[in-house]
Amino acid sequence: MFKRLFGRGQDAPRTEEEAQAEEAQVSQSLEKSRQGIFGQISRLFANDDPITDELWDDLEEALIQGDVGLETTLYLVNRTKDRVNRHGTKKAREVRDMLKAEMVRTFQEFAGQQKAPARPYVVLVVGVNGAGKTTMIAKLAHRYKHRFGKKVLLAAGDTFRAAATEQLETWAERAGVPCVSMGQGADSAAVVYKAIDAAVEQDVDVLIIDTAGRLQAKFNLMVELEKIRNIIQRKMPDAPHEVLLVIDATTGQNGVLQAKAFLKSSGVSDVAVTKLDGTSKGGIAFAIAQDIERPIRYIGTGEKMDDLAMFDAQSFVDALFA
Ligand SMILES: Nc1nc2c(ncn2[C@@H]2O[C@H](COP(=O)(O)OP(=O)(O)O)[C@@H](O)[C@H]2O)c(=O)[nH]1
Ligand SMILES: [Mg+2]
Repeated sequence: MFKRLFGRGQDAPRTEEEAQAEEAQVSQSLEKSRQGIFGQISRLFANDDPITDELWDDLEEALIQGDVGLETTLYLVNRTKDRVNRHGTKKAREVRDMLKAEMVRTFQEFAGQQKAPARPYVVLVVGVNGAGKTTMIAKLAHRYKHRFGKKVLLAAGDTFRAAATEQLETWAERAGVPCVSMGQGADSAAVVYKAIDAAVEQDVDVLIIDTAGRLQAKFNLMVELEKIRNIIQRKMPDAPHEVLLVIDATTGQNGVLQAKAFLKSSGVSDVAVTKLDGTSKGGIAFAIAQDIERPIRYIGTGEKMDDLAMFDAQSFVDALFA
């Protein structure tokens, strides 16, 4: 039985079992967050005490500590207050579920649009160095190939950093998918050009393109990404079908700020949040959704190839408070 449709692009729906397994993964990666700030919030609302200003202040403080970000925190708290007033709620215990409902809604404000299936379905992966792009690509390749039976091709578009192309090639080998690479120092646009030709020629279902992430004046990353995008579009007018911005959850508010720089140059359509397993401040996901204004599509839950889960707002929020 299929639980819900993620029938975008070349994705197939998850089975109930797959969805449950991924929920368990997400839940495990949120262990630190659950033990920390979010457990604390849960305790704030664990009794039948009256709802006081102090309680709201404590909530605000905890959310900010949990990396939800000032703006998103105020937004969440105000919406929860409104809900409490509308319902004439009197007991602290009842606030928790209202807060959770508002949290889920926060994510759903930027629900993705259904994308027409395309072939090859071109995914451009962007983000700062170390965010987890290459690892995410390996996970996606593995998922597309082994779960959905798709024919996958990778493109080593990060030609800037030493060993970046080798790293992708190693992952490609592990995932059992081919990789177009021209080595370090090559023109990344040329790699992309060649990869699209190969994808069409070999009748590939999904082409995933790795890119550089160096944020430094000497190397104008945003110009480079725009160039890559133009090359893709010139060859395939409706591509890239997905521009996935990868954000490291452990980099906090600063990471979100850096990630925002990608919005303009690369036309980001979706977000992947990595390393949630490495932070107790899982609240960063709310800040990401609100600041980037794009749907979170994937969660990286570890360093292995199958440490990947589809993002689901309700199960994410449930896991934070479980
Ligand atoms: N714990 C954890 N580590 C991750 C995750 N995703 C990536 N990493 C690690 O983050 C580091 C940088 O990843 P990489 O894919 O090379 O980043 P890139 O520079 O954006 O391509 C590597 O050591 C990865 O193993 C994740 O979801 N959880
Ligand atoms: Mg990389």
